[in-house]
Amino acid sequence: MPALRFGERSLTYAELAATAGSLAASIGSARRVALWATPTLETAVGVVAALLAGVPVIPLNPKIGERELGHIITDSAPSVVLAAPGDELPAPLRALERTDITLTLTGTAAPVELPAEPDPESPALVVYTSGTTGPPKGAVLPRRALSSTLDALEDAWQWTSDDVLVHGLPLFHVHGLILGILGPLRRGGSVRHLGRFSIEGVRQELADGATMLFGVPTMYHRIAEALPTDPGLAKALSGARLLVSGSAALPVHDHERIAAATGRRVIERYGMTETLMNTSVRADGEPRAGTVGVPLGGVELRLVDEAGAETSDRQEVGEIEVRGPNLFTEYLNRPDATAAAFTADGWFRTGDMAVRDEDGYVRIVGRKATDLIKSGGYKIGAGEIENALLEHPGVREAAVTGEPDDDLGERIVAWIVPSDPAQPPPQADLADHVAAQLAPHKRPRTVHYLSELPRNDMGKIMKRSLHA
Ligand code: MCA
Ligand code: AMP
Repeated sequence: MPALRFGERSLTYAELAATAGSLAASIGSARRVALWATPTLETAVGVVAALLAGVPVIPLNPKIGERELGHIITDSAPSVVLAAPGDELPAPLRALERTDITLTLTGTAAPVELPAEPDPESPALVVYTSGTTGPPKGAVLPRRALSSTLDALEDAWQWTSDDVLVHGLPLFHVHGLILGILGPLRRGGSVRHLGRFSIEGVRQELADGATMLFGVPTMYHRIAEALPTDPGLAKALSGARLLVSGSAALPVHDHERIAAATGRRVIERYGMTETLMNTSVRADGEPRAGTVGVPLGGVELRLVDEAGAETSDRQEVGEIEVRGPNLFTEYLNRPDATAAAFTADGWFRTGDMAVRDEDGYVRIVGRKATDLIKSGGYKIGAGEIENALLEHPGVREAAVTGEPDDDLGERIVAWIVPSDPAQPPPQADLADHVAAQLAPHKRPRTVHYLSELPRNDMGKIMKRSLHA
């Protein structure tokens, strides 16, 4: 059984060891490596090589825009960039030393000697994640966070080497890369990546022996929409051992539609870039729509009120705080943000608001910050989009909000005061501008033009009154 399969190309464990081992030897002296994280076999090999070498790796969205890439490269200062042979890299990356990820697919290459296993506290990955304002912050994830989260999921999901995972998630975030690639590898199992998510791909792989599916709610929503006219899809899903959703809340309606058509219940797990996985519905537990299950092994979870005191009544909404070996160490170069994220006694403030069922199942009911938007499972900060929009010559003032969207969960909405009311910049120009500066998934999907933004006496934009 191959360890990794991307379309027609695959690697056995022996081939992966040889090819990632020799790549590891060639990057061993790098301080940090950037990885051009296309949805390909090369990306999987690149991250395994960096882990073998003990060199922290920064996965990059290959659709990343200019401003965001500039920020990440300046902030993380990698000395090397890993990319597949033919990949064309943007300017800031061309200035770095480049190492091509060349695959040895024969299995005959002699295994190279690997460096000793690094300290569990040493950084494995730096993953950039959006905040409410300013550019994304690099969450430094130590090796023990990866191993502890994946081993807690082994227990919760009864995940074994017999499991064959299918997914089409991007490989520059925790979900697709750590859970979706490193997860199966840590179990000695197998993963088939679809290159990009498609209903056909899911149907085909689950019908052909895959046992698990990982996806964001948008993917399950598209599956729920397709089920009534796709009996093959329903049959394929019925045969899966585990359907797992995460990165945002799975609407109960989609959950129920999938259950009705397939007899299978999607289970939800709750995590965050900074914390990896915190809770999950267990494979041997009761799947309950609208909940993210119970804390994983080793994870402490509490709900606190505004004053930071633990809530005594389960039905009282509180902010989720977590503590455990699954947590990141710091935001790179941001001691201020790191300090603000933790309580004095080491609990991480997630910003997610929740209640608990009688038996401890966690129900997420919202988010503390209205300036964080979850669209298609991507976390997006309103502030970073506003800053990008304000750089557009046609924009005088800008505010960004999220509004409900059946497919994406939330959709990005921009509220613009044009520089010249007679010639407002077209919506497509603004979307292209944000896509080119930040990333395409951060582009506004709706633009409203106003003559002024509603502000309070302090001059602060009153976002809540925008939608009204
Ligand atoms: C569109 N595109 C553009 C523009 N508009 N490119 C340049 N300029 C533009 N103006 C491109 C896009 O890049 C994309 O290319 C294609 O057009 C379609 O884009 P879009 O409409 O945005 O795609 P979509 O259909 O809306 O995507 C839905 C999706 C996606 C597939 C569900 O949102 C997705 O993959 N989400 C996963 C997010 C995720 O993994 N989150 C994990 C982080 P192309 O088609 O070539 O791509 S959360 C996490 O890790 C924590 C720990 C957790 O709990 O999991
Ligand atoms: P990110 O920072 O991109 O890693 O996203 C983390 C955030 O995604 C969390 O703080 C939650 O708000 C949200 N999230 C992840 N999984 C779930 C889930 N199963 N249900 C609801 N929200 C989730």
